[in-house]
Amino acid sequence: SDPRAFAAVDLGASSGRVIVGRVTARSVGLDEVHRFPNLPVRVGGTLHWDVLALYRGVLDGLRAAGRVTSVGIDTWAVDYGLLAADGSLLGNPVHYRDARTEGVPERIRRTVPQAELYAATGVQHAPFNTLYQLAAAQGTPQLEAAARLLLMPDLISYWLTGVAGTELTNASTTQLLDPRTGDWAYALAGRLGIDLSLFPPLRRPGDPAGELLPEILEATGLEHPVPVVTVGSHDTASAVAGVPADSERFAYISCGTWSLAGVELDAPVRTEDSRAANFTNELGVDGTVRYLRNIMGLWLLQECLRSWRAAGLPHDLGRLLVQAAQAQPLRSVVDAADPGFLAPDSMPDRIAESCRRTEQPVPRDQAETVRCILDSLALAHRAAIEDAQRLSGRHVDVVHIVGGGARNELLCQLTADACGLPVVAGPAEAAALGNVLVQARAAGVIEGGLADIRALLRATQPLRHYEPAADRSRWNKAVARTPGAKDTVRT
Ligand code: LFR
Repeated sequence: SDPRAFAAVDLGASSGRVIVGRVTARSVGLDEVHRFPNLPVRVGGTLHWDVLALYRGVLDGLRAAGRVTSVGIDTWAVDYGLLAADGSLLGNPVHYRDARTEGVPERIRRTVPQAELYAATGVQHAPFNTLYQLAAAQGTPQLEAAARLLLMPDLISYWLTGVAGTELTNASTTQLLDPRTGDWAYALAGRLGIDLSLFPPLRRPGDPAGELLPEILEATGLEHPVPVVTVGSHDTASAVAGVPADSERFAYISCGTWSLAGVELDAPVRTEDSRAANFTNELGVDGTVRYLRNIMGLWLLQECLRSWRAAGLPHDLGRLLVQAAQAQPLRSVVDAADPGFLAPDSMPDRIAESCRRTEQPVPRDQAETVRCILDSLALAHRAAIEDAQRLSGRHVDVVHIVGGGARNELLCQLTADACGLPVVAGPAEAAALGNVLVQARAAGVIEGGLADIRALLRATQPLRHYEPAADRSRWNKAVARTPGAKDTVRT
């Protein structure tokens, strides 16, 4: 039968995409119809998302997409827009890398100790969790005036359809949801004075999310009706749905601006050890739990490239990667899960400083800096995957790398070597595929569960295999040089 077309809107920290997936029961092909930069703006000392520019990119992309069966939207997690009672947006959404939550987690902990927060939500300690952002915003005119809070994908969806909802996988990153019940953590929110009635009703991947409004149909030239379907609206949820695993014994690394590394479980792990290791229990598609750790990911590299470009230095990633492959392995490593790398700017200096602080040689040139980053990411991937297995009891035979990082051959090989496990790399567009296939299932084009979605991906997507080097001793020794990378909660 003829393929049906589905539009995936996938907004990432560095760019937004509208991708059309063409799906039959046996095939899936992607076509990127529009890509646009995501350029945050600092204004009045606060780092914002340029949400209207993103929205324009979405509209341009839908126009380029042409006739589709439905639309699904995923973006990064935790951030939100506030709406007044008349539906208008109250200010620009704030970027999760903004410093407004500085000192807030400490303040919150005086009311609700960290152990209780973790028991209630299963969410890692990260300064950008929605809980801390809302606590930081308490008493501001915007929050006072707000009638509604919409997480980023739900905000885009609301503008397209006029229908407000809160998608569950993304809601699970707020640190306000109980992952066991899939419902809000009412008692916790009450203790902290956070008004959960700001969130519109929860909805799950596969649920209808409205239809494109007449004005959107006109603006995009689409013919009505075009439903918007709820997908795993947290990009990492869609990406993990898009992991082409063939059994339960797999680890994944959703590798882009962040590396999200862990395992897929049926139930959350909320032990004290898990908390201390800073693992999070985010909800996935079809009632799964994404048990994972946030690692700084390719952000470290992207920020170095940005600094080098601004300084007039070479910044061609392809060439730098070739040079990095020839650089001395494991000369120096940093803790790639250290929140000290969260904020933008002067990344090469911060990496040098971290090497100095840990009494390792400072990278002498750009190639050594790139090598330091990739070695450090591989080590952090290994730590996360080992910890995930130990803490959850789920053991793995293979590591799947999906997302843009799957294209980075050196990083994939180093990760295989560090982990001592085979790596299967691809698809790079796992988030868009997860988004498209959840829509295709809702439309009845494909059937079954995640295992069936993954079988379709294995049968249709080009994947690369990396075998680990026989000798892991170099990596074993290097672990001791990133003391922060294991078993510690860093604030
Ligand atoms: C990746 C991601 C991560 C989340 C971070 C901030 O794009 O969604 O999963 O921790 O962005 O929202």
